[in-house]
Amino acid sequence: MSRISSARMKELLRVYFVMGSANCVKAPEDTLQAALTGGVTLFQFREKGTGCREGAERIELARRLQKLCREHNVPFIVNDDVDLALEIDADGVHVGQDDEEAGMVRQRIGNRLLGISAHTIEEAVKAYEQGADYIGVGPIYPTRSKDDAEAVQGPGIIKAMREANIMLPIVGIGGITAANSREVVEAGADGVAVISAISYAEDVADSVRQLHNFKA
Ligand code: TZP
Ligand code: MG
Repeated sequence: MSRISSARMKELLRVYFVMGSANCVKAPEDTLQAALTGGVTLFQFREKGTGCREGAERIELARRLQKLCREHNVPFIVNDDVDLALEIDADGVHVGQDDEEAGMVRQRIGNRLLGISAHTIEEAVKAYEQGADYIGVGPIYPTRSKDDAEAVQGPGIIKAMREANIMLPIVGIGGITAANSREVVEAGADGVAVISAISYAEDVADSVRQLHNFKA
């Protein structure tokens, strides 16, 4: 398999669900199943925070969630952990600026999907050079889902990246809901990455459907 095309990557970013067991009210499997039914286009396994699974339990959970994604033809991305991604043959990896050096990650994962978090135009340019298939930009709005999040930037950072000719697929993240997703996309993002507006929704599938509404 060759590297993903930019056009296909942009489609996959449309409603990107990011989740670990710490983000779920019900069993993570049930939450993901409902989100897949609602139509998420990409999934990231982000097993972090209080009470998160470790060791064999973590790997088993990853495999169960990966199986659900496969049944819905939705690519399965692993946050931070290249070893886990390779062990379970995940579809890709997402790394932040403080994780394993992204150029090295690209070498290790071959043509699998590579997402890199970028907070500035400089980081976006570097992510391109390191071989990113997409960049995650945020937090766009205040979030309670990431303790060490950088400063809130608003959709303006995405607009600034597009004005600086950053052509990479971009997904906005941080505090995004159905009520504000349109402005993120209007700023130049190809989609929205969401934890709590999906995982804590009373009706998970419906929350995903509503998040799709940023485009007519
Ligand atoms: N990176 C930047 S903000 C964030 C991550 C992982 C958390 C997003 O979660 P939520 O609940 O959608 O604000
Ligand atoms: Mg990270």
